Formats: sequence, structure tokens, C-alpha cells
Amino acid sequence: MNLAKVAKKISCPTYDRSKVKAGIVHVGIGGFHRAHEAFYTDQLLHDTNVTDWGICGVALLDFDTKIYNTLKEQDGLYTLVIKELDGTLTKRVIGSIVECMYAPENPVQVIEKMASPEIKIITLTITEGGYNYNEATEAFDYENPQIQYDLEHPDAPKTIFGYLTQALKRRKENGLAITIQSCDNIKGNGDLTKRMLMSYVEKTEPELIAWIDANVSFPNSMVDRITPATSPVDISNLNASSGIDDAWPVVCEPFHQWVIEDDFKAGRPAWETVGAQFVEDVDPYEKMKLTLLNAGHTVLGVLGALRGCSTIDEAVYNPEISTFLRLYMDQEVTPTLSDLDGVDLDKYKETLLHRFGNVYMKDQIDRICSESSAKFPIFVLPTVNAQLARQGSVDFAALVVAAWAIYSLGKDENHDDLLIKDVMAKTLAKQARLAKEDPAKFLELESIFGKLKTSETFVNAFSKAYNAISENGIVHSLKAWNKSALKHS
Ligand code: CS2
Repeated sequence: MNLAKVAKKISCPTYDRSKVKAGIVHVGIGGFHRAHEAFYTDQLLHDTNVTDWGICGVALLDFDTKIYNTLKEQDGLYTLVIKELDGTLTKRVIGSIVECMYAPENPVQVIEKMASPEIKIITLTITEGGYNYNEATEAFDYENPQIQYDLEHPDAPKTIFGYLTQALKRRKENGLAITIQSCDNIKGNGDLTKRMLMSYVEKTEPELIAWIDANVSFPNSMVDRITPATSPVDISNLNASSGIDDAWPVVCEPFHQWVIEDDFKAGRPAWETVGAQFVEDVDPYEKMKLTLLNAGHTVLGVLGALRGCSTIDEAVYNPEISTFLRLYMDQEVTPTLSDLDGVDLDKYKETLLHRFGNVYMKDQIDRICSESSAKFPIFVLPTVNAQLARQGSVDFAALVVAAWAIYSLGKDENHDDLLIKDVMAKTLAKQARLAKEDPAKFLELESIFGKLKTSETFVNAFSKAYNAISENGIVHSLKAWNKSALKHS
């Protein structure tokens, strides 16, 4: 990118990037990382004269070749296009990714980088499903073929667990403490990262366990910024309006939030100076975000998909869906969040509806529904379990799960094909077909639903919703659910 030329039109890094060294290795350089951590860090490099907190971005999967090549070609630079609520586009070139690596091509280079003394933090956005946690066994999934591969090829691993273990082994030899920070949408994301990594380490390098316990921290964090997939139109509009030839800009909403547990073993950037919050306990923030924002997305995504919508704003402006969402949030989620200190939940929910309703974002329903098998257990099912425990209503959540079962058959209510992107797509479709005879069959997927099939209350609520949608369609069912909840409120 010719920054000098581009800088006449949009904001560009004014700090000397050649002086900035990577202090962070980040794994997973997709849109979210580039709209969030890299954005905060860019602002920090702007506002202060620190030079040791640049980011080395690592593409871990074969499938990440394109983003790696693009960033390499653009010297790590890319444009962030913020779609304001009034339609204005705020554009800014982000410069905090100062190095890039492609792990499949050179695994040793990545391990050595992670192990090097300048690196103080390894951050991760490896998706909800990337932690290799099995809901049925509530433990690390050693059966995963990728994990089996890593167990046999420790020096050329494929999974994050293989990489981290090798890097930590080297760090132990050199006495170099470090922080591993998950930035994925998982409750207790740091705790889960530690638990899963320790399970792997126990099998491969058990003598590392005590050292990791004493020298590696895993702060929990809540991350937030809606970042749709970049569309070809986003790319051509950017080019037409600013003359920038960016092969992969990132588009996102104006809102951003980052709440981090302050537990860093080897120092950290002063991200609080650019808006991040460091707190002792992230739990309330995570719980609120996952059960309201992410679950809200899932509700809009699955119901919207069945209705034939293709973007989230389309689903929000559908009156039956938005009433349903509001009732779900108020009547089923909010009662489980009563222990949140210092948060105005009403305001939070109000803001969410505005964020979801941003018509310029065009956030794709396909993006939201992708990998739902990893999302439901984190976003929706904790609410179900908490409601069952307090004998509260689960009718709305049950309808969303039932809608997902019908969605898994692959057609919307206009009989158009749905594009299902899920590692479990085949299994989901199979159970969904069995559910036509007996709806409860869908809940037999233990790696998603755990023991939920043993709850009579939930099975009944689910079956009722399933039959209603199958017989009367989604709109009619939503109307019936909304009406009955409004009557009781
Ligand atoms: C979304 C998230 O993937 C999803 O289902 O809910 O990507 C969401 O947009 C982000 O977590 C927002 O912070």
C-alpha cells in the first residue's frame, strides 16, 4: 500500500512501523482480530511511543493461505472500514501487524517465534470450536484426528495445542514466562484454554505441567465488535471512494468493547489507555455478552434463515422475530443474569437492538449460522440449563433449538436451499431427519446438548415447538409464542 498517497484520503499510521517490534504473537488473523485487538493496538502505537508491542500474525490452517498472502503482499497493512449507524464510513489503515507467518509452510519458524524472548503474549482467535472441548465428556477430545496427528508429529504440528506445547517447552528451558490470552467467545475463555492445553501437555510433555502452572497465565476476557465477512462490494466501494487497492479490507460496526482479567506474567501493553477495561473478574461481562449478544445473533440467524432473510438487519426488522427476541432476552435470559454488578441490563439490551439493526452492516445470516454446533452450547444452552435449575421458562429457547433442527434439513420456508457451514452438518441433518418421526431425536446429539435429553421439561417444550413450526410454519409459531408470553407477563 502506498501510504503516502493513501494518507491524503484516509487516516494512516503516523508512527514509524519499521521501529515497531512484535511483542505479541496472534494466532488467527481473520476479520475479528483485525477489527479488534489489532485496532486497539494500532491506536496504542499511535498515542504513545511504545515500539515493543507490535503483532506477529500467524495463519495456522491450510485454509488461511489467502489472508496470509494478502497481508504479506500488503506488508501487514489493511483498511478498517467502520460502518457508522448513519451510513458514514470511517476508514483507517491499521499498522499494528508488523510481521506475518504461515504455519503450515514453516511450523518451526512459528514455534521459535512463540518461544522467543521478545514475545510476551500469545493471543488467540481460533473460533469457539477450536478449543477441542467435547460437551458430552466435558473434556479434551483426544480422538480428534488432528490431535492424533500432533501426538505423532510433535515437531510439525497442526493444532494450536501442538504449537503451544513445543513453544512452552523451549520457554521453560530458557526460563521465559508468558501469557496466553484467548480472544474467543467462550465463557471463561482463559480457564478453558488452560484446561485444554494442560490435557494435551499431560499426554505429551507431562514434566511441563508444574512449570506452566507457575509461569504461564491465561487471563479471561470478553471481546466484542460485530465484524461481518467482507463482501466484494465492500472492496470495490473502498477502491472507488478512496482509491485504495486493498485486497482484503475489514468492515465492522463502531461499537467495540474489551474487558480483560489483569493477569499477565510477562508484562502487557497499556490497552486501558485506548479503551480496554482491566478488571479482576470478567465473568459477569462474559455472561452478559454471550447470552445476550451472541445468543441474540443466533436467534436472529436461525429464525431469519427459516424466514428467508439473508442479513441480520432484515431479521431484526421483522416484527415477529424482533418481538420474539426481546421476549427471549427479557423473560428467559435476564432472570439468569441477576447477579451482574454495575451493569445496566436494560440499556445493554436496548443498545444491542440498535447494533443489530445497523442497516449498513449487512451482517450475513450465513456467517451467524455457521458452526452453530459449536455456538449453541456456549450461547444458548447455558441459559436453558440455568432456567431449568430455577424452574423458569425455556419455551423461547426451545423454539430456537427446534428452529435449528428444522434449519438443519437444509431448506427455508420458501423451499429455497440453505447454505449450511458446520463441521457437524451431516450428523445434524441425519438427526434432523430422524426428528421428523420423533422430535426428541435431535437432542440425542450429546456432544452438543450434553444431558439435556433427560430433562422432561425441555424435551416437551422442544417437541411442542418443533411440531408447531413443522405444521404451521415459523411466522405463525412465533406469533403464538409471543402472544402467550405477552399474556403471562
Ligand atoms: C457472532 C459473533 O459468530 C457469531 O455468531 O455472534 O461473531 C459476534 O458478531 C461477535 O462476537 C461480536 O462481538
